[in-house]
Order: sequence, then C-alpha cells, then structure tokens
Amino acid sequence: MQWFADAKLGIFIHWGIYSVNGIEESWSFHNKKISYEKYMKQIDGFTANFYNAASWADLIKESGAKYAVITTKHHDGVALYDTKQNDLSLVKKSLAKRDLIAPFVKELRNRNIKVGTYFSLLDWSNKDYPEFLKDSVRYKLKSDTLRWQRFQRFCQNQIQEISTQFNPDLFWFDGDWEHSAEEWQAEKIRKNILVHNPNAIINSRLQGYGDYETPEQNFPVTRPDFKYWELCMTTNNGWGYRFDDTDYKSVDEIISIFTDCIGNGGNLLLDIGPKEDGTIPLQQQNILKELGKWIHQNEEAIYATVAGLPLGHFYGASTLSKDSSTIYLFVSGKNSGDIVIKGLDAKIKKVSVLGTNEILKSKIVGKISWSNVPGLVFIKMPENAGQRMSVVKIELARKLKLYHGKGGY
Ligand code: JFZ
Repeated sequence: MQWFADAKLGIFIHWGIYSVNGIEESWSFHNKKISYEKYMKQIDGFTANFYNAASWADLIKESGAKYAVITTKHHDGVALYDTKQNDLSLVKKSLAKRDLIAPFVKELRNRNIKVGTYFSLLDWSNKDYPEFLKDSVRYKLKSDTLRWQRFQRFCQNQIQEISTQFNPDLFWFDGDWEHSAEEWQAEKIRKNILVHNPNAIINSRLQGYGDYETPEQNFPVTRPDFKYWELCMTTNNGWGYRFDDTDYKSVDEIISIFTDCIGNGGNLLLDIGPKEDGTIPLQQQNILKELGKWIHQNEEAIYATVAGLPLGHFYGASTLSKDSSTIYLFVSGKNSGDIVIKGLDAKIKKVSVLGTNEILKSKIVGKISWSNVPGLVFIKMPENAGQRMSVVKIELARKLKLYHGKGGY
C-alpha cells in the first residue's frame, strides 16, 4: 500500500457513451430519465476522433497526480477495451473501433504513473444480470441460479481479461451494492487478481474484500479511522461529460479539499469527464494544470508526508514529515494575521514559508512554569502570504510531541 499512501492525488476518468448526449452515466436509463434504447443509441455517436492518450497522460502528470483510474466498463455494460465475453464494446460497436484503454495504460506507464481500472461488477445490459431498471428486474437470482452462474462467469472472465491485458496496479470496483460478497464470489475475485499480481491494490467496493475505503463526494468531518482511504470527487457535478454542467469547483476550493484529505491521511481521486471525441473540457484541463502548479511548488509538504496534527491543535489542515520532526500547516493565502497552535510540546527550530523561504517570527504565549502543559505557539503571517494556499513549515528540534489534555491546574 506504500505507493498509494504516498501518492496523495489520483485522477479519475469517466469516459463512455453517455458523453455523446452529455447525460448522466448509466443512471439516466436506470432511473428512466431516458429509454434504454435511446441511451444505447449514443454508441453510434461515439468517435474518439481526437483521442490522444499521450496528451491525457501529460495532463495527468502535470496535475501532480501519481495515479489515474479509468472506466473500463460502467454500469451500462459498454466496455472501452476489446472484451471477448460479448459484443458490447466501443471496439466492436462504435466508430472508435479500437481498444481505448491499452494506449492510455502504456502512456501512464511511460510516465511512471500508476494504473487504475474502474470496473462495474453490476452490468445492467447483460441479459443474465437480474437487475435492470429501477423498478424492474429480469429475474430473481434465487429462482434461476444457473443463469446467475452464467453471469458470474462472464463477470469474472472480464476481470480476468483486465488483469491479463492491463495488469493494473489498482482495481477500482463499483456497483457491488446490488449483491452480497457471497453472490459476487468476492473472495474468489480478490484471489484471482492477487494470483496474477500480488501487489495489486483493490478498493473497498468488493463487499469487504478491498484494501482501502472510498467515501464518495461526501467529505469526512472527523478523521476516518481506516488506515487507507481516498475521497473521490467530481470537478463539477457529474462524473461523465455533461455539456450543461458548468458548476465547477474553483481551484482554491479544490486545493482546500485536497489539503484536508491529505491532512487526514487520505488521498483525493479527482474526476474528469472527456467528451466522446476524446477531448477534455477546457475548464477541467485548467483545474488540473493550476492544481499541478500549486502542488509542484509545495511538493515537500505533500508527497513524503503523513496525516497532520489531530483535530483541535490547529484550525486548518496540516501534514507531518514521516519522521515527525517537521510540521506543514496549510494556511489560506488571504490570511495575514497570527496563526495559533495548541498543545505543541516540542522546541521549535525554525518557521518559514515553503517556496519563498521567508522566515516567520513565532512566540510562545502563556507557558506556566509549574505546569507541563505547553504554551500556545503564535506565528506571525506575512501580509498577503500568497495568491493561493501557503504552506508554513515548522522545523522542530526533536520529534513531535503533543499535549491533548483538557488543561487543569
Ligand atoms: C458510483 C457510480 O454509480 C457513479 O456512476 C460513479 O461511477 C461513482 C464514482 O461511483 O456512485 C454511486 C454509487 C451508489 C449510488 C450512487 C452513486 N447510489 O446508491 O445511489
């Protein structure tokens, strides 16, 4: 899990036929906003005409992400790679006429970016799959176990294809909620993946057989207690390309969310949705580039770090160097007053701003001689510390020690 813990940022890619009309991925027909037939008709309009896997990978590199996760098949059952299990792929059915995953995997590997494959276990297009529309099922699993076994074989064969064709570093499953671990044979799925690649990482959406948790869109308020986790989040409102979705998060908002994730020991998996022709919306390109600029300026506070000060010591996000002798505080660029740290029981060697190396004055306030409760640390911020979030680097004379008590006398 080490590369994952160190990666901090991943880019999620939702690409599929839903980008043709620019409607919600898979859920739009499942929830009957559009008929299944009309939804599937989008396949005729999918071209991948300007798809350039190298420039996608360049953009991801530029964003500062260390891994990417791309949809190999969403709930609609349309594969983006050349599956031999059925005909429902962009290779066989669309004008793209080629495997869209293989070139991307190659370009990621060329740039040392880890490869993640999203795969939906549930497949609302497969005739052997029980569930279909929100209020209709094809059959009851218990009433036709042979039919379900046929689907299981299909599903597991597709996972096997992905394993052998792309050898992903990370399997990002989805759609597990419609069936139990036993019904999916989750244990067997996990085992087969690890037989092929013992180092593969599996997300949690495999009914308990994964390696890390995946809160989605919803931001954790208290620090999650699982060791590894990743927040997946959209740049606007939808996962796939939606021409009417202009509700983008600002770069500053994304930086603030990102620092909060890593400050709490997690990763951010930030989503983009390319158009059917393979171009990435300009707003999303801009977000990734600007985020990358900020990350590259502050790398020291990001990649080689672990979760920062626990709740209560500092009102903001922070990270720690792995040897816990350096604290990195993330401070809004607009802040120009004092910042305060409570309960820091360690001698401060030096306080500076990352990037500019400006030295900051710090002062211990309210340390009582007869008490072992540490005083408050006040740090003077420079006026107009920076356009975006700044990082205050606190070097300690020894390893971090914190007082987390309730005061007293
Ligand atoms: C899932 C997918 O359904 C979604 O399309 C996207 O791929 C995202 C990353 O993962 O998100 C969910 C999962 C469950 C529900 C909604 C979205 N749900 O139960 O309503």
